[in-house]
Amino acid sequence: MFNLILFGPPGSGKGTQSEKLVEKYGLIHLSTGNLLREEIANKTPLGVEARNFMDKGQLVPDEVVIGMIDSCLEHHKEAKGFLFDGFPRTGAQAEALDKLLHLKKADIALVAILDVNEEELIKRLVHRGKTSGRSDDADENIQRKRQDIYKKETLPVAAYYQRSKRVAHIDGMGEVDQVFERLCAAIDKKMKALSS
Ligand code: B4P
Repeated sequence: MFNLILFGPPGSGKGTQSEKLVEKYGLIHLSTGNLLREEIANKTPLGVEARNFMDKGQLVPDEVVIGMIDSCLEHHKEAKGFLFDGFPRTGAQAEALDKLLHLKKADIALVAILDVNEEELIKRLVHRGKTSGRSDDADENIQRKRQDIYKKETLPVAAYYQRSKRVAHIDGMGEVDQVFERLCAAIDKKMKALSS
């Protein structure tokens, strides 16, 4: 199994790059953001709860997100690998993921962190907000708050993986295809190292 975490601040291009990566490497795409937005669209009780947090730019409670990932892993028992997009975002989520993968005798092979400067992030999110209809895109103050929450709650998760030397920093500035090439180079290098 090759399991990849795509990590980075809101607007760094995780969703954009994930679509291309799952196609190239045949991984199952698990985006907690997409899963939550599906629950909201279907007006499920989970979606109603999640919306309260997402509209304010806050993180959805850990137990909700971890439960969703657990059931997705169960649904894809034969997967050759997963791409975790936007998960884990807290220390508790990272520990839960380790436990869930341990049960499958699997591990995280690589944590790819997309580095993008804050002004570019806000610019992209403002632009996305013009067409996305996403309530968390609508307001620049909420976008800045999401960047602050990333620094406070999510960035420390990178240090958790840094200790086991599974982290690759990827320059996320530039054209989508350029960023994709950089990501593929890091993934191919890791795959080669694991197979030798
Ligand atoms: P997510 O759905 O994960 O999305 P995101 O962080 O906003 O954006 P992403 O990095 O995927 O950027 P994208 O490719 O769209 O999170 C949404 C919310 O869900 C969170 O705030 C939280 O409330 C909740 N949530 C999700 N997971 C959670 C968890 N694990 N725990 C708790 N809560 C959770 O790119 C952004 C824009 O830039 C797009 O318009 C794109 O077209 C453009 N773009 C991408 N690459 C570009 C490039 N190279 N150049 C120019 N533009 C580019």
